[in-house]
Amino acid sequence: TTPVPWWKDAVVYQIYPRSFQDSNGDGVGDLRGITARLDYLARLGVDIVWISPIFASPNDDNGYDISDYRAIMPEFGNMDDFDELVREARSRGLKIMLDLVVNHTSDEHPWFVESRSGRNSPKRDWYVWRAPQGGNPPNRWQSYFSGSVWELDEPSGEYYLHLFSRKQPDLNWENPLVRREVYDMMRFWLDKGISGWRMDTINMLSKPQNFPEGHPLPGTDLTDGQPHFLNGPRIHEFLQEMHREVLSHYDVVTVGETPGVTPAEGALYSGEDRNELNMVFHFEHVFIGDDRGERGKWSNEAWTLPELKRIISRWQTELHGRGWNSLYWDNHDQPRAVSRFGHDREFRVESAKMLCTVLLFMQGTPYIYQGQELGMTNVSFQSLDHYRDIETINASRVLRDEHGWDDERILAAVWARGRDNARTPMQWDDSAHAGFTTGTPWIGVNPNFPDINAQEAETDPASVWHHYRETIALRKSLTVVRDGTFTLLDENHSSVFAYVRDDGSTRLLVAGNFSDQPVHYAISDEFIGGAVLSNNYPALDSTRDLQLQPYQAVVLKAR
Ligand code: TEU
Ligand code: CA
Repeated sequence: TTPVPWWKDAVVYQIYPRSFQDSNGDGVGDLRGITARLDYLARLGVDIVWISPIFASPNDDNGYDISDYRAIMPEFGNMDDFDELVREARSRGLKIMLDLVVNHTSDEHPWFVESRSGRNSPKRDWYVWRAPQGGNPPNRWQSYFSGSVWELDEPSGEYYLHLFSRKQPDLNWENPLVRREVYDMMRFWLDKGISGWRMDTINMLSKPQNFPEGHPLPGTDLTDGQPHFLNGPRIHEFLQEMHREVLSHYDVVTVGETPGVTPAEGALYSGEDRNELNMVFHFEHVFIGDDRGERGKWSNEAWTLPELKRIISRWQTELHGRGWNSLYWDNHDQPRAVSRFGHDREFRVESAKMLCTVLLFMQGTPYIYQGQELGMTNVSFQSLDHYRDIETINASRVLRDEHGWDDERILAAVWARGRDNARTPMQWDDSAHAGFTTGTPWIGVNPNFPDINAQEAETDPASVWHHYRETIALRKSLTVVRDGTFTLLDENHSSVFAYVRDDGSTRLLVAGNFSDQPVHYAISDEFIGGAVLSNNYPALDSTRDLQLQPYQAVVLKAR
């Protein structure tokens, strides 16, 4: 049999560099700040550090709008700082994964400046330009950041495409010169010693060239009917070319960010014999219920545990042996899972640990987002002026001006689902600004930092942090977690998420109580009296059916 690739045993930690650690007092996180915190990551036991974009950018979308793919963003430092980060990471056994954002660039990238200079510009065809249709944009597609995806360039009278902000023009992947330049850039960073690429919106690269009607529902990865720019006609051709030209020549792990994929499509992107990517992020669990909302995620429709379990179980079973899952609750685009799926008041610690257990014993590569290991929570800034995220700023204006929402209703939606929930500074200790900066932070620090911070967490053996450290180590010691099958139990149980992992010699029962009430949960005889491998409460009587306390999560090994 072929050897197991190293990334199937790995755990990834995601850093949002702007909010991780500031080292020079300008209130913005930077590369030297990350280097200063590598020992902390090594103690946690993670293997790969995914750093959100660090390249030159005007920061319209905090680095997801790149103006020079081969330069470090000045606020983050310089190339020497990057080279030192790679060296220091390697000396601790940590691998670096960078963020590949090539569906679009910044409108300040020289390529776009040249492309926009005139219809006959040699770079015109590096982006997507279309003539008006009867004085209107070419179609009704809506941007993820509100408004049309088409921006009129007055001098040339043509529109350019931007699925995201108008400062993020889409590259034209139909143009082989664009693809070749992207592949060269990927090699440049791989040759500098990185070991992974997270690929931003990678299933949006191929658009049907007739740009048919149909558009995403803002804030979700769902579209009205045909998802036209998601999983487009040439997407697998492009990714197989990228694999042939670049990825197959390096020992590199890849994860595609693919809104709007089903498990079947996930297998097409991540199947080993597909020669495309190693795994993808889907969004069906984090956008649960949003297709029922008039305003996408801002409607914040209720979710049920049975629905969440069905989504997660489908991905586990349909990719088993056909592809590979990423496992995540949190990232820089989502509210904090302990607030959305856990209970961030009296059961914050228990529910954060429960979410850890339920996630890390599934099959796939786990991604832990900065602060998730501390049980960091959502934030409720008291005014929209305190928010920085372009998605929130644009959506607030549309909700107010086009849908008549008042500030109170808008704030409630932003508190629940805004991306800045995940972008408040990492909470290191109880000193000013949580130890994130000695200056004025670019965004407010969550006021609960005196109680929730890394220094406190590492000294408290009962902290969320130690539960993550122990669970990471435990999952690595059990090959059944990497290789075993996944079987969901009691799909319709309204408060317990329970599943069995089985590799033919070891069987594990994982059970998490997603409620603030004690629950009696019947288990099969094979687990009665089985070893308790993990428990987020001090005790468990496993000699009988389980009495799960609020947000209790346990792992039992069959006798
Ligand atoms: O996100 C892609 C994406 O689908 C986002 O629209 C996200 O799902 C949505 O904002 C949640 O409401 C990637 C990056 O992760 C995100 O930070 C960038 O803003 C976006 O692409 C554009 O590069
Ligand atoms: Ca700084």
